[in-house]
Amino acid sequence: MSNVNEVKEFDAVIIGAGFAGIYQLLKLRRLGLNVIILEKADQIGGTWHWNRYPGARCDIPSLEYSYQFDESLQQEWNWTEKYSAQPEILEYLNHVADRFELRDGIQFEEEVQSAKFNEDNLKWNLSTNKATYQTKFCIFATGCLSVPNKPNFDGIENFEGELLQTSNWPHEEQDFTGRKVAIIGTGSSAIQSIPIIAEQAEELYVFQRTPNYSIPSNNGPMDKSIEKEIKARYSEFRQENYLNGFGIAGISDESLIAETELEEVHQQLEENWQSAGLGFFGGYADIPIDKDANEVAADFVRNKIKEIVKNPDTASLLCPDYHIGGKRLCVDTGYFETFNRENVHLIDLKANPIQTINSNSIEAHKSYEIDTLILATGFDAMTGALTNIDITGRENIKLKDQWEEGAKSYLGIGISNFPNLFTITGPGSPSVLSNMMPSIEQHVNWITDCIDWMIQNDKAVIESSETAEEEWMSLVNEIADMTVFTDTKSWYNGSNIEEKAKAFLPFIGVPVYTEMIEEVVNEDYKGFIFDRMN
Ligand code: N01
Repeated sequence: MSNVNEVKEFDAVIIGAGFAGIYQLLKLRRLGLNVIILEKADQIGGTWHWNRYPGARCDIPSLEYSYQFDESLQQEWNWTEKYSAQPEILEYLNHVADRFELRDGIQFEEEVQSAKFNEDNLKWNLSTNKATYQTKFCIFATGCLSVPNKPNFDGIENFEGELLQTSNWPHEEQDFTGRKVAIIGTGSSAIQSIPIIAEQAEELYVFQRTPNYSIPSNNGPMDKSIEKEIKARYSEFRQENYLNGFGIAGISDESLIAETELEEVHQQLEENWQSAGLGFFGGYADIPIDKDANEVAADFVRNKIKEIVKNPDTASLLCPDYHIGGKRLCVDTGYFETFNRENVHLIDLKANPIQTINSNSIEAHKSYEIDTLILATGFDAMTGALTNIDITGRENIKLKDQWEEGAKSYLGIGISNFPNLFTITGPGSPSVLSNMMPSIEQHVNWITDCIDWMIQNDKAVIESSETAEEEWMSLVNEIADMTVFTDTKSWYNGSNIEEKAKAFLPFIGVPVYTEMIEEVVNEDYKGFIFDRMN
């Protein structure tokens, strides 16, 4: 029988068994380290475990939204669709865990509650709901969109119907047949689920605070000729993608709307609307940076919405008035078309805010009787998973306090005052403004090489210098200020959560980022301090 007071000792503890944690486990094991993953859920998957709402699927083609670290894996795995659905993505991750014999390195249903750096023995002490751990390295693979935002709607505790949240969806299949359903929120999760729920529900009330731009996915069965072509040169294809602005194939055309005849622009935008999905945003190089060019693309999409949605008042409410891409662009299957159904009703929350929620209704400008309420209200993005754990670094500094005015990190990997703590796709890295999969692999490879280098060079402790961190975040903001991302309220800058510091966190530009993190390594980890003397 194990002793409950026993402190379990590891070289490295990884928090989270999603795509990042699983690969990090493999890499550190290959380095010969004694490693464990602590995972809150009862199975692997991270984002893809929790977000199992109807219609959940990736919106980056699966041939890219997949691991590249093992040639046989990427050759042998066959995706059934262009954009795979959540169950298939989870099946893939389970396959990887089995193929590389990783399951015995994961402790399930263990939620990390605190992590404290001990300056005497230079180790981290972690407490979970079940046990305590001591480790030299602490790696947070906790994801960028993993802590649900649950707004405190007046009276929600009185609701007696079925209350669901897209980001924590039940495992059992939900049948909405004959039900009156309300959904609050119109971000990517809602945009994917609404068309499917609308087909079943008797009535569907969509409560929208801000409309979103969405591009048709044109999803379908995997095109075998494209698959063959990519697989014939898979590693080359992956390397090329690191040279594209958002790390995604075909998303960075160099032509400018500003220098192109409007008729030609419209023809090209039409082609991109039909086939590019998220790539619509990078279809011209000036859409992300030039407000006038952005307006041409935005207006194109608004016109599409007005063409698709038959009721002009509904169409008008569905048209966003901010820069396209300012909020995360969505990709859909039949979203706008759904508003032509008689059982689907759009409620504008700006004009008609929710007053209260009763046992069986939502009260706004009128009463909406409902059986089911779905919250599709997003996440405490990019920092929530870290600030929700009690993390204490040197001199008893709490991460939550250090980040009170806004998160700061060096490269999105290291944080000053928090030695030997690494974040995978942390704030200050391309993360959510890139294809998460190659960005995860890039960070895991970087962190593994860094730990290996420390072992080879007899270094015990690494931490970011405050100067490097300050300069890095200034650069993140300087780049962002050159784009359309900063003047729209979005979860990229914390505006979706009232009490959160407003700071723009993703690094924009995968190729520049890649060059810079490689340069840091080539210059013996410049900006980091090793074995700091107090
Ligand atoms: O969350 P969101 P999400 N009262 O934050 C509204 C990724 N993802 O889960 O815009 C009323 O986008 C809020 O309104 P507003 C993707 O990166 C990817 O949909 O703040 N409404 C908004 O409409 C995505 O961007 C996929 O005014 C409130 C909605 O809730 C990210 O996850 C699929 C409210 C939240 O939208 C998050 O998407 C799904 C309130 N108090 C998600 N609070 C793929 O395709 C919030 N809202 C891979």
